[in-house]
Amino acid sequence: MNKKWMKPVTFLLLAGVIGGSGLAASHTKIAHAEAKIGEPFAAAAELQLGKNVYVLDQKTADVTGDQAADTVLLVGTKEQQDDIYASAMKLVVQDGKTKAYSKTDLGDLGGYEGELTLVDFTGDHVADAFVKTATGGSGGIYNHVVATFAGKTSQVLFGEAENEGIRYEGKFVDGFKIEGTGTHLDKPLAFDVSANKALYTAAKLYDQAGKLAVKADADLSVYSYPFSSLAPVDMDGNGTYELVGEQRVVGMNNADTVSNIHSVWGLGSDGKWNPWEVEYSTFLIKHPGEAIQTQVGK
Ligand SMILES: [Ca+2]
Ligand SMILES: [Ca+2]
Repeated sequence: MNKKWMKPVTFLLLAGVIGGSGLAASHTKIAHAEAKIGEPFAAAAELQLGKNVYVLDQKTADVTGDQAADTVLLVGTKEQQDDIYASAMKLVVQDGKTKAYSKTDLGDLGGYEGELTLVDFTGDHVADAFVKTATGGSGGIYNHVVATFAGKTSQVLFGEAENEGIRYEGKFVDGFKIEGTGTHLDKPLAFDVSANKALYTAAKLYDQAGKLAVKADADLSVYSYPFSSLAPVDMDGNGTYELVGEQRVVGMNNADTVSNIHSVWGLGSDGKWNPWEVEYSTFLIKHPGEAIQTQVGK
């Protein structure tokens, strides 16, 4: 038996502890015609979702654990039907047996290209929901949520905090180097950025010898962005999905990628996402790209 599997009873207890904030479930039993992606969500009024709520994506799987297939909808608020940005996204489950709706509040989740995937992350063989949506910002960041409906109430298992992945904070130091630390890592992490020598000397961050050339109060901070991609992958082939993600670490400005962090996350029996693997990249050759032109922002 796989140790990561949790018995349903254990899972219910666990779900009570790890529930995210801003989460609420409510129910209604009014039947509606089948929802279509891109169309207004017919049960929006009954669920008190407000106006201009549209179906962004829809999938079918048993998510409640009673062996009957349920319909899961990702819905969001749009000013116009053909808008590509949706705010106040929510997950709505229509129970396959009772046809009753329940909604899961995802905080203030909004974005472009909202997409829903149903796979099991918890190890109970009941599908959970994975949502991804592009923030549309210059950082190339995506928001991601994992929610489960197998308990009495739905629970967000992966939210804004988890979407930070490995949170790295560091700074430029002498020698075309960055020194800092990252969450989930048990030792400091330094990056060699000598591949950026031409860029950094042109930007007067360093002198030719690699000594910092900026004023004492200059912003030398370097940090990671939340995931620019995250995808469910069953890494060990046991039917329970892990999350595989990519993050950028940015230096001088948001176009200055100094490293990419690749990580694999599994949901532990303690309800926490644990990194199974973390890798980072070092550039050996680096085109300055947009970074040389971008002097503000990050
Ligand atoms: Ca599950
Ligand atoms: Ca697995």
